[in-house]
Amino acid sequence: MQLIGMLDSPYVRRVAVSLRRMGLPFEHRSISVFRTFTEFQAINPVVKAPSLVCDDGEVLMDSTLILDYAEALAGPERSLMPRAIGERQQALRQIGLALAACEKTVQIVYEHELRPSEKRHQPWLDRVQGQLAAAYGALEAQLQRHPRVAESATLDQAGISAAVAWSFTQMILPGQADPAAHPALHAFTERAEQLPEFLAFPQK
Ligand SMILES: N[C@@H](CCC(=O)N[C@@H](CS)C(=O)NCC(=O)O)C(=O)O
Repeated sequence: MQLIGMLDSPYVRRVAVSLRRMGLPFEHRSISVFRTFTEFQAINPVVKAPSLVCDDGEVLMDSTLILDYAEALAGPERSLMPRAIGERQQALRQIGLALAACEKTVQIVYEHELRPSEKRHQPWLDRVQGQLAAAYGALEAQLQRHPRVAESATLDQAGISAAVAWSFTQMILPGQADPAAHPALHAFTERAEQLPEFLAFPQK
């Protein structure tokens, strides 16, 4: 399998860390949807990162769908999702919040970097920034309610997605989400970033 996309994309990174954690062998190819558009287009004409080229040549896209495929490949013993319904519900909520935070961060970045400044629409930016703050506020509240420590043995999809999202926002929009206001999420991420699965796929 080949995972296509840059590790500065949180979607690519959550897949890379998850595949490593599940013990699924893959080759990572750092191809950019912007700087190497044509090369990416030759692999996936839709130009979405991450893309996964499966062993039979089929190309999948969207991190959650790629992870669904990976879960099926890995089987229940190596699954990163809890089976019990209550824990599953909480994991899905945490992943949803993390993905919303990634999406809102990306929207802010695209608004600043891709849209000409004279066309920037402040009410839209305000709305997206509010949504980003809400997502991280809820993620912090969840981690406060259910404290967790990042360890390889218990690292699951919810933990990977939350840590990848927080690191991404801190890297690309410094000052946008205050670590002091999110102590549980920040501490969890700091520790996760020291795990071999994360160190193997640095976002920078
Ligand atoms: N929901 C998708 C989001 C993926 C996404 O938006 N990736 C960005 C890179 S961070 C991308 O492909 N951008 C190029 C584009 O959308 O044209 C996922 O989970 O994979």
